Amino acid sequence: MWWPVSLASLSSGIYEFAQNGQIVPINEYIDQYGAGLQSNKARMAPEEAAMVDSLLTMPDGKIYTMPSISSLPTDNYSMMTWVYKPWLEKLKLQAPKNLDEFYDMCMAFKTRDPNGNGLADEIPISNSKSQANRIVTYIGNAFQYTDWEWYLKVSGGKVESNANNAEYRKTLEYVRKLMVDGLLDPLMYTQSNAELKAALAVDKVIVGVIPYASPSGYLNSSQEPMRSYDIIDMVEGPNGFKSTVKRGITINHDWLVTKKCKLPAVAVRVADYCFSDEGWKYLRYGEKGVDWEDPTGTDVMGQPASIKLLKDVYGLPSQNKIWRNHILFFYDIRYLQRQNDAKDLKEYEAKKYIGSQMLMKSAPPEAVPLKLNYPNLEDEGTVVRLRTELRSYIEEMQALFVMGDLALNDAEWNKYVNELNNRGLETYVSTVQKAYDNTVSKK
Ligand SMILES: [Ca+2]
Repeated sequence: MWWPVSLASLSSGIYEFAQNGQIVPINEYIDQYGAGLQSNKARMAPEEAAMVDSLLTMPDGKIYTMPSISSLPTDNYSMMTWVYKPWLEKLKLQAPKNLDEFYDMCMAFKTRDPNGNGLADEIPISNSKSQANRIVTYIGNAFQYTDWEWYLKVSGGKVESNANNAEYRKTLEYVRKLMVDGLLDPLMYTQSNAELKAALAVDKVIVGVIPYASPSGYLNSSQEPMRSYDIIDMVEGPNGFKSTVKRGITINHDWLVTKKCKLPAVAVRVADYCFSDEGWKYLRYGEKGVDWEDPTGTDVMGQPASIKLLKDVYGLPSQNKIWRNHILFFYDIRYLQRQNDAKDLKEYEAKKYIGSQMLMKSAPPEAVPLKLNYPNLEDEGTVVRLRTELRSYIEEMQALFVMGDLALNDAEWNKYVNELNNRGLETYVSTVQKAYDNTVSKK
């Protein structure tokens, strides 16, 4: 039996199955049949390929899973903030370069009727509950490196919290002002993706700014108005500082073979087919000659294209042919290098590709990557537990401060910082530090 894993894919969880004998090692099958996996690893940077091996290898020296991997720049640099470009043009505004210009742009969206219906119905910035943290991340990066995965930054090799200091308090004050001045949608902290999608499904465009990498969940990416939203750059803070989120490569345990499997070698070959060039194109894009063909031109950046799509692979209804990321995947730059003969700069993935190249320039020299090489599985457990608990507390408090349910005064702020400490912030930071050192030293 071949089993797709969706247990948050922790190494400790996988190893428990292995120790109980419920899953079988697959090293020798990978060695013998893993040509697809190896060919992709060969295209990775050596330190990234080493991370794949190290993450997959369990304390007993064996491998039990096949991974899904993304080294896409659009996943790595994903603090993308979309602005409705026709409003900028109509109001004769440039994309903002600093916090003041960002504020002024939002105020112009609110007060100058950019959708032209005579009503003050514009919502300068909106989002749904699951991405409500992104406006804080976007603004925070004008004060210090700010992320939403770890709430940690690195300076000179030292890991620190970025959610307990003066910079974070200034970030919250700025975002609170956006809320007080009616520039931020108060529904942001309660509405679901579906509710936001419904709110946006009106004749007139009403939202100017969406701080989230993948608004295709709310707006059809192949149609207007999404075609006219553009990614803006990070903005500078009062001291000229500017940063952006850098997540690094993502590697997840994805498929494993249970002890009931009668043909483990065949199971591994099926998995490896997903990684092969042929398998990737077939499972991701469909049939050659019908859904796609070999490229003859360049992508939107003028680089040789990897594929020419004949069919829009987005927004497809449920079907059983193009599997997208429901199979093992190995996303890398190839995914973005689609032939774009018309140099269609409104094409969704083209915009994300170009946006990631722009954001990359603000990336910090050091950041805690999404995937860490833990020195042992106990540390992984500690970090995952504390990260979940602390992130949940930080974001709960974030909402209360931004909504004004808690005042941003010294008393409330100190209570918040003390509570972070009570909840294990110090252990969290020191355990991540160990894993970070272990990861960086293995590069
Ligand atoms: Ca209006």
